[in-house]
Amino acid sequence: MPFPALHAEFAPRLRRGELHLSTFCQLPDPNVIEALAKSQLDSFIFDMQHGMFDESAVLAGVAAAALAGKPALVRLPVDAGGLASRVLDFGAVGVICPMVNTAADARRLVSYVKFPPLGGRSWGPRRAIPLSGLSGPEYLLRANELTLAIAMIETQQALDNLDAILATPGIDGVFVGPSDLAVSLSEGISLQSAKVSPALDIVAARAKAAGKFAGVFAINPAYASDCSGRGYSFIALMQDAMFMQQAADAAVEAVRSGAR
Ligand code: 3PY
Ligand code: MG
Repeated sequence: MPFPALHAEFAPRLRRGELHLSTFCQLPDPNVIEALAKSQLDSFIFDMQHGMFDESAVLAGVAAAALAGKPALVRLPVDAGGLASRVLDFGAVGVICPMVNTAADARRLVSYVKFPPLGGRSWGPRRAIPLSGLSGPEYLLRANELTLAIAMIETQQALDNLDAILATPGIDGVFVGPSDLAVSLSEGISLQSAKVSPALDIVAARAKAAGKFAGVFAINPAYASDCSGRGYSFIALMQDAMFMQQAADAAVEAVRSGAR
């Protein structure tokens, strides 16, 4: 499918709840993305929060993904403000915003991602227009529908405010960060907490009730399958460096075990 059609199909597919397998890219080299783009992954999330992606890497990464006909999203740093509009102008199809803890945080995210009347995104989609295959006027009319504002739920405070975050006009979906959620729910003691599992069910159920999609980071395929069974349709399956390391380990282990 040519890229413009994929761009136009990305958000509707997520809204329909189709299983979508993305991954976090933390290594800011377009060659890595070109290599990964040959896999069956549906899209890429360039990580400006914990990964090494800066604006130049996002610019190059969006092009590398588009070359393979795949859309790219960006996870923003905390409190990134106008950077959200900027990466959408670069051609990202959505942003994932960490630590959205209140309805006010959600409204701030929407203000940067959506054009009026939902938000206050400033006009200038330099590269988004050609990548979307739309004319400027068409892009203005359709951008709020085609570009996604995704709020990360990763604290007790976000769980407490979940319904208000989900009810915020312009928030398209939520995305659970299981590690930060465990840190918050264990009050800073652990990266894992028994409280995360029931919280995952609550987020999936409330998102469904609000008519929005639920996403999650999955540290491995088993976790992804489990979350898919709980109603998560947008899954960031592992990270680029994890794929490389695990494939290398599997290959080395296969040779060593054969030599034993
Ligand atoms: C988390 O688990 O906190 C995340 O942000 C996943 O990327
Ligand atoms: Mg996190």
